[in-house]
Amino acid sequence: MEIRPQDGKKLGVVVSGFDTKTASDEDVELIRKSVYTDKIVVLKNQHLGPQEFLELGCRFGDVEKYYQPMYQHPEVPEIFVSSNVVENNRRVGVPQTGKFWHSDYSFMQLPFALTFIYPQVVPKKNRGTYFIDMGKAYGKLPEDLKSAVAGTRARHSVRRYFKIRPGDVFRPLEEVIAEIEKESPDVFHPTVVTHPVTGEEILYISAAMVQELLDADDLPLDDAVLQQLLAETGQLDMTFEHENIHLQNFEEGDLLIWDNRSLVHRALHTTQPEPAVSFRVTVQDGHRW
Ligand code: 7UC
Ligand code: FE
Repeated sequence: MEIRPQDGKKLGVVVSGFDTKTASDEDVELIRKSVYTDKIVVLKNQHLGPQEFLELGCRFGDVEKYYQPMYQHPEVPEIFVSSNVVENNRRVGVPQTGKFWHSDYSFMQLPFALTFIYPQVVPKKNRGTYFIDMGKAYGKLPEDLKSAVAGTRARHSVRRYFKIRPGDVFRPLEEVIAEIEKESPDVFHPTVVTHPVTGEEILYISAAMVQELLDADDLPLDDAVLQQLLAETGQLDMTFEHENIHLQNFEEGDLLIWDNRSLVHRALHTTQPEPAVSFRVTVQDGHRW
């Protein structure tokens, strides 16, 4: 097994020669360490079936399945399927997932520690995912913004990006919204979290999920503060040229693991009429902030 930095990239390492069937526990620990320090690990030349992909995830912690069945793989429900493929009028998974800046499950009490993405059908155009390291981005904030958010909390909600399910057709929107509020009520996370493994301070906010910031007395901060934080960190740059933004491309056989506490990401979906399928496994690592 060899671990080396990604050529010409601000983030991430590339691992060659890793095979989950023969890898030692020490190999797995080396990779885990690297996920925390380098934030993105790309395992090259992976050839795994759905069950084997799940088993790889299990070596890193407790796999947690996505709460909505619509996203689950029909044989391995722990796998979240992002797919634009329709065969014989049957769809597996959900198209156009994660096309907005977010951290996986930030709208839940215990967001995932690690995300594993294993592209299955890679389109020729617009393949990849944008990332921003929100630990680094926090470090670069002007001091006045850092003090403006000290001791504050952020309210996270899935509402803006909850996808209407096939069974929701003809339901009153108000009723669907009430169901979302009941099933996945808003949660609060510190605006700046301390990474439980690395000790790094991370600005844990995303453009998609954070609705507002609240001070220590639960009073809302001026929305301009949130907007300024999102702008400073690069999350409002629709040209994606902000210096904080890293584009992670992938080729067939790549399997990405990332530190979901440190990074926000945004999927880049193909707009061509090309098939694109990606599997995801998400893991808890036993730590919390
Ligand atoms: O369809 C989607 O983009 C799913 C999104 C709302 N949540 C993914 C996650 O893991 O947080
Ligand atoms: Fe995501």
